[in-house]
Order: sequence, then C-alpha cells, then structure tokens
Amino acid sequence: MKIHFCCTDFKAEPWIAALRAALPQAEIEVWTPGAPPGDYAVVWAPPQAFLDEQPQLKAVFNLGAGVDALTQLKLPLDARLVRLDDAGMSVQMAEYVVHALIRHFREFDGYEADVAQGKWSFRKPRLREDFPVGIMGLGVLGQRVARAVQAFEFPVVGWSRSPKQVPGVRCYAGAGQWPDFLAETRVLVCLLPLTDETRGILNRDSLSRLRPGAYLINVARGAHLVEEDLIPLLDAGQLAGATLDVFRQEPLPAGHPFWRHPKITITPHTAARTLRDESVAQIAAKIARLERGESIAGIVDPSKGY
Ligand code: NDP
Ligand code: OXD
Repeated sequence: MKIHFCCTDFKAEPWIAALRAALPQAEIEVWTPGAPPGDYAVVWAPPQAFLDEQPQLKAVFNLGAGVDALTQLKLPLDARLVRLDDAGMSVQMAEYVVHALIRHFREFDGYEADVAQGKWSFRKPRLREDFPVGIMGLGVLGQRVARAVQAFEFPVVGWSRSPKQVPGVRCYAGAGQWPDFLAETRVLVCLLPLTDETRGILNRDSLSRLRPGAYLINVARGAHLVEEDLIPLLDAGQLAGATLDVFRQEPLPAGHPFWRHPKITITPHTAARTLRDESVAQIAAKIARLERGESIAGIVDPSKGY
C-alpha cells in the first residue's frame, strides 16, 4: 500500500515517522510531482496538480475538520474525502470558546485595564440569563462546545441545517428558523463549515438581529464573516466585541484594522490545533477499516460540501 503525504504548512518529517509507525506495512512518502500512483493521501490544502496526478486514490484524508480548501478543488472521481473527526480538537475548541465567553461576561478585560492603572474597582455582577449563547453548527465541535458552555449554566441555543435534539439546548434548524435563533442570542459562536450556503453568513443584517450588545466568537472560517461589516457594528455599540480566530486572509495582513481595534481580540487560527498522535491513530484505523471493506465515519458528503 502506498500513501502520499501532501500538506502545506505542516512539517513533514514527524508526520511521516508517526504514519510509518502506525502503518508499518505501508510505503509512506512526501509527494513530489511525478511520484508513482498511491492508494491513499494525507493532505492539507494540496495543490490541484497533486490530485490531477493521482486519479486512482481510494481516499483522501484531510488533516483537519474543515474541508473547504479541498471542496474548491477537483477531486479524483472515486476518492472518498475524509475529514478529521474530533481527534482531540473538540476539547480544545470548548476551552477556547468558554475562555472567550467568560472573559467577556466577567469583564476581565476591564479589570485588567483598571489594574494596569493601579485602580481597585468593582463592576456590577451580570446575570447569565441575560447572556444566552447561540451556537451556529451543532456538529462534532458545536455539540462539544454546547456541553462546556452548559457546565457554566449559560442558556444555550443552537442552529443547524437539519433538526437536532441536543440535551439542554434549544435547537433551531434551517433558513426558516434562522431569525428566531439570532433574536434569542447574545453571544454568537460560529462553528459552521464554510460552504456556498454559509459564506458571508455573519454580516450586517444577521449581526444586527442579535440581542443588543451582542458578542461574536468566530472560530470557524474567516470567510463566514463579511469583515467590512464588523467594525461599524462595534463602533455603533450594536456589538459589544468580538473574538476572532479565523480571517478571510491568513496570516492577517499587517495594517488590517482588526489588529488594533479595542473591541476585537484576535488569535492566529489556533482555537483547535490538529494533534499528531490522535490524527495519525484515527487515519490509520480508518485505512485499516477501508482495507477490510468496512465503513468509516467522517466521509464528506459532496452534495453538502462538509
Ligand atoms: P461538522 O460537520 O461536524 O458540523 C457542522 C455543523 O454545521 C452541523 O451541525 C451542520 O448541520 C451545520 N451546518 C452546515 N451547513 C449549515 C447550514 N447551511 N445551515 C445551518 N447549519 C449548517 O463540523 P465540525 O463541528 O467538526 O467543524 C465545524 C467547523 O469548524 C469546520 O468546518 C472548520 O471550518 C472549523 N474548525 C476550526 C478550527 C479552528 O482552529 N479555528 C479547528 C477545527 C475546525 P447538520 O448537523 O444538519 O448537518
Ligand atoms: C480545521 C482547522 O479545520 O484547523 O481542522 O481549521
């Protein structure tokens, strides 16, 4: 069995070593143009040239949960596209979102600023009932985040494509229930995949429908947000602030207004990192199942794009 590794932004050697250890019967190499045909590929944002040269691939394993970089490419006709299914990401996402939520709710930025000026000051306690958290996307990550937020006793609402029942979460689904979901939400968390339907979904219209003084946490993809719409909403006070982990262009260009806006907290696409051991174990187990003719979880549905 031959496996090609074709991942931009990943240091190849440790991944190749881990994959070889987990799949000792396989030949695993970093792809170079003109390489012989492989059975499987492990990829992150590969060039189209790689997929064009490897039409016989049985499955393409994405080293991440979001497959938007791949759905824009032409994939080999018979290859299944497989996403990472949690693989240690959901608990990271939960801690990131809870951190951003609590930092905003408890006004820790304000305390930090006061302390920096030597001020011993108190803020009036806020009621968590006034801060319902709305989670866009109730998939692997969204449901884990919902559980974490519930542990701190915030009301939680969720929105997905198909109707869902998640314990303790008031669930909305589809375009018809989108306005109701927004109207109930004070802290909006985006955990949608990036598809034609969700691109630009965080915009002036949708963000204006949130409860006044709402807070945005975007941890999905930068292109979900119409970036030009955010700052006017913050400056007008319709939004109280935003924590953004993802951006239309990454790295965020020098001089972009998000770097310095006082109501925006940014991080460099690090909310939930791909963990090597967990990812390799998951991919190796899935290859073994496919080789035995068994089904696997995490296959992307091309008609939905995630
Ligand atoms: P899943 O595929 O498991 O879940 C996606 C959820 O979004 C599902 O509930 C789905 O609905 C819902 N959804 C999809 N399209 C629509 C739509 N048009 N309208 C309403 N709901 C919709 O994905 P994950 O939870 O694993 O990951 C979510 C995203 O998080 C990834 O695609 C990626 O972009 C991002 N991510 C970001 C990371 C970071 O570090 N910042 C790390 C990892 C992922 P339904 O249940 O009905 O299918
Ligand atoms: C992912 C990501 O999709 O890291 O896994 O953003």
